[in-house]
Amino acid sequence: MRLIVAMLAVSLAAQAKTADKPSYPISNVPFTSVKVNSDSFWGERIRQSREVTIPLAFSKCEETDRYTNFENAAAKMAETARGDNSSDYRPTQFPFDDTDVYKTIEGASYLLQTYPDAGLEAYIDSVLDIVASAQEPDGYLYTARTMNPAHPHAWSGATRWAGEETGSHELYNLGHMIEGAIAHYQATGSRKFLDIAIRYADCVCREIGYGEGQKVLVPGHQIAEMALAKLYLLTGEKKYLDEAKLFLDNKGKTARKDKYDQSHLPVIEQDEAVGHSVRAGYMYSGMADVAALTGDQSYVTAIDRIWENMVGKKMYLTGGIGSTGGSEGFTENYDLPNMTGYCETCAAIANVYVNHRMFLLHGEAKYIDVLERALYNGVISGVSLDGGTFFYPNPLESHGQHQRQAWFGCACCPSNICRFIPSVPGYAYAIKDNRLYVNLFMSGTLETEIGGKALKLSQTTAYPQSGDIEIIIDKAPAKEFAMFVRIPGWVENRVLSTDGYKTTPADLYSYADGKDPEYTITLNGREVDKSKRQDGYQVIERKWKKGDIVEIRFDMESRIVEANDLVREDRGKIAVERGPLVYCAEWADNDFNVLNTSVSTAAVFDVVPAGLTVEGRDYKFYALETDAIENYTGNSQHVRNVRLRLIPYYAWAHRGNGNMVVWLTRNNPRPMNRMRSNR
Ligand code: FUB
Ligand code: ZN
Repeated sequence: MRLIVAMLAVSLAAQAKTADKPSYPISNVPFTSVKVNSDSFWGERIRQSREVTIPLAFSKCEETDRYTNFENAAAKMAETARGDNSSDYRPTQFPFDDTDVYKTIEGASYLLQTYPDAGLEAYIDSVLDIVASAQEPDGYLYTARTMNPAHPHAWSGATRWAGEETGSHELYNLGHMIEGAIAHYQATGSRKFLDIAIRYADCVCREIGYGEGQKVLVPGHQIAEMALAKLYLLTGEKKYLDEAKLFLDNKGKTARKDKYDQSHLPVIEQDEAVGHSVRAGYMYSGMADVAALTGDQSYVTAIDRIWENMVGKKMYLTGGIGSTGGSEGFTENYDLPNMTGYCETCAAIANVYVNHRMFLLHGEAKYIDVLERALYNGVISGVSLDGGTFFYPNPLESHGQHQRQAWFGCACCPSNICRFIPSVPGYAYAIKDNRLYVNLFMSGTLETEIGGKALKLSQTTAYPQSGDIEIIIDKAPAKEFAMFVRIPGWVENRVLSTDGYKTTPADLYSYADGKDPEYTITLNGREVDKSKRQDGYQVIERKWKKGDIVEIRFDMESRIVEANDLVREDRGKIAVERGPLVYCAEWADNDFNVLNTSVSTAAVFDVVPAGLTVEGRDYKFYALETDAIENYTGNSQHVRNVRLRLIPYYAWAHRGNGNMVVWLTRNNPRPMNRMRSNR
């Protein structure tokens, strides 16, 4: 299959109007080159995607009339062609319901790479027939209007694009369509979906712009920007990148000016993460794309500034972003409430997208540190261990009012989980010239090329439960190359990277337990030269040969984190981490009120094998246990010693309704000299 994709890529490139192959300074190693072992952490998650999440999503698309929307649009066009105008089709609840179909196809396409499945391919093909039938002759594909142009969806506006800046989501539909189509093309080699998406993209490029007869407007919900940049990378057609840049350049310059959708200012003047957090995350991803692909320094400067604000002042410990449900978005600096924290699953996914692009732009490990934090905490808490139920908000504290659900009317989060989880292997490695970046640790194989020559390696690890990783070279290119192994911030006493690199975001979180973990890396049994460090990576450069073994050992200490005092909600509190995992205390493990429990920064933790059984399957992890104090405040007030048990945050809410807390009360005061303030 890869051969077919390579041949098609050559023919696509031949059609391209630009001679040079566009790229980021650093190239991502695509999901097609990385296979994870089925018995690994991510192998298990991908299995669930295949067996549970994606079949569920397809069935929900059927059950909730997502496919009917396309059929009705096709029927309306056929009726109109016959001169029959009698039908009165009405779209389903949201004008972006079509995107759930695109997102599920995207996820299923990534899956096909690991699990070839003729039945699934045929099913997708049949869905694409329905999608294609709803496309208007000039490429426009938006069922919420086409099925009834006289009475489109209430948010759609009377005519094409009229409602785009305020809610039609016509361009949001385009963005998800392109993302799904590219994944489908890369996984299967079929152009079926890609051609549909290109026709819609061409329609948009023709109709929106500065030329005669064109409309000047910007997406009301971003994603088309990053999708068009991706389409440019695939096809080499510069008009797609130009359209993406036009959308971004025009933000804040059209009639629409609102922080909610980041149109309050031109993007290159923005310096703060504001508004709806999914819109924001997708826009910042698009800005990083434009910065990298055009080299426009004003974009680089702006996205660097926004990133520093978002990561340094507005991000939860879990990598979640967006602290209020009101606007589903960001609020003020350091305003990070726990119980009402919104942290939409889509926004955590968007945070991964932003940080991945920032890494590809700048090559620093601190971006992957944030990506990993979001990935193992704020993203995967959004789906149950068995893959069958979902969180929309992912708060850091609960009285038990939060439970995952099988689906939502507004299904953006489950369908984003569908497309995201199977794509995770695509974040593990990257290449620049003769450099291989090992960014994420997961058991599996990599088959790629470096300097035009084949490289194969395998990685074995129980990460994130263990910090031991083994990398074996299975096939090496003749020339030297440098392996850049990411040294996670958490093993170097940095919750978020605050020093050692080029930029210094504010010190939102820090470790408060005085511990000093270590790491060791050996090559064929001999310790590597630790002075060879660059941008947060250990560099191992040599002429590699088959059988070379790199063994990595990160101390996986249990760590206590404190937040900057400016975070009012976390003042006098601590949180617990181990490796990349944030922990939480839940009612089901503790026969006292975890919301009223305090822990010392000197607490000693036992690391205890544990797990949960969900839908008949066991999910293993380590629990942490420590001595703590319950401060009882009922009719009588008392304190009592208790043994507190914590589990990974991603595993919460599987055992019914009850209290959960990430930020526990700290029972020893913070020394005055450690009080920090805003820089
Ligand atoms: O508007 C499309 C999606 O629906 C947003 O990204 C989510 O926040 C939800 O509002
Ligand atoms: Zn969502």
